[in-house]
Amino acid sequence: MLYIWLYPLHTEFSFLNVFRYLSFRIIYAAVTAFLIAFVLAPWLIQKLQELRLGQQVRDDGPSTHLTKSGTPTMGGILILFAVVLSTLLWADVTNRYVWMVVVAILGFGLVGFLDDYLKFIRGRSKGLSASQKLVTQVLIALGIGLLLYFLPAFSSKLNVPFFKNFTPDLGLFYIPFAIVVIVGSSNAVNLTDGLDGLAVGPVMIASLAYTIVAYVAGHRIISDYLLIPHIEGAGELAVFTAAVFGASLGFLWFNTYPASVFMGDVGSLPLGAALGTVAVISKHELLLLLVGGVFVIEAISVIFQVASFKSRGKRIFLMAPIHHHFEMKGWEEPKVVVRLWIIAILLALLSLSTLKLR
Ligand code: 57M
Repeated sequence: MLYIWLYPLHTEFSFLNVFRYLSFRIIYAAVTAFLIAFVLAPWLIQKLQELRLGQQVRDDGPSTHLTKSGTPTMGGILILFAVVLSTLLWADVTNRYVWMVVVAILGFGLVGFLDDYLKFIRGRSKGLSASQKLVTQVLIALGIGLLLYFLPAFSSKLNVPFFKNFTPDLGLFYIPFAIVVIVGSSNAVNLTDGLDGLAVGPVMIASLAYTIVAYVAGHRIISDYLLIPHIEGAGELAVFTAAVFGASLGFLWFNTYPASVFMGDVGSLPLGAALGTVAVISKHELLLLLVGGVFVIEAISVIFQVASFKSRGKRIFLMAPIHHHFEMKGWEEPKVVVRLWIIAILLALLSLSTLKLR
């Protein structure tokens, strides 16, 4: 909104001309979101404690987790508030992609909130059933996929990292493909959110990587130079991803070991969906497998563990997701978290290199 309200005044006050620069708005979207999360978190943590919204910790997990019982959860509400407010302040609110990602993050946030609400407020320990969660996620992702597919400028061609001339056209199949990307990333982040800072760290790293990807995709000259699809208006998505980065950084201050607050499904589900939606709109869907490699590793560890246990009656890992496997091997929690952050950073750097290696 600041862009719409203040930039036109630059003829009177020349310094307001700065609002026309996307790079300026990206940086201050991140700073604003950080400050909102950082300043409001103590108040929210106190409120969650007063409302007794403490995490019930399962007793079949690593014993080190039992001390976490009662830690306030649903802190993701603050992340969503910081992201949406900062985006609406700093992005061009006439940009349709901005509204698509805001609807996506709020829609999945509502699914997560309902799950947490049933679990922690209504005392229904399982929350929403897996099928209820999946159906609502698919419906929201379907809405996004249809909106995108029927946009005149949208292409259903798939952009494959490293191969500039191999762009298979998925046609109508792009819609179910987009659903898999968005719902898959949402649930992968949810599975990853099992140690202090373990989900929010890679979300920060991935949102920073997609800030660069969206900026480049929306820049006609740079996208042409790199031979990547130019998506007119995609640059405004970088304001959104920068807000996700800033809000996650602010939340990390309180979620780092030993965590004072957990984000809850109300945080993990929308954050994953936001990354998936940005990946689809910016036409860097497969790149998310690399940028979000830690989430992929975590999800695959569960799939393999469950498949092995069901087919052979044996586990591959001491416990899935894989972060618990390392805990069971004796790694301290901060060691598991920071080492997975290191892998996330390396994967993000490799991902960005694919923009040039084509
Ligand atoms: C999401 N939730 C955490 C917190 C967070 C199929 C199976 C793999 C499902 C999986 C599962 O239940 N996943 C749900 C992970 C939970 O965190 C809460 O959930 C929110 C995210 N959705 O915001 O509110 C626990 O994680 C810990 N935590 C932290 N710090 C954080 O910042 O320490 C979370 C955030 C919290 C806290 O202890 O209570 C979770 O782990 O449930 N199941 C599992 O992950 C379980 N694995 C398992 O059963 N493996 C089996 C089979 C099914 C694969 C096996 O290996 O044989 C593990 N999780 C738990 N106990 N809690 C192990 C057993």
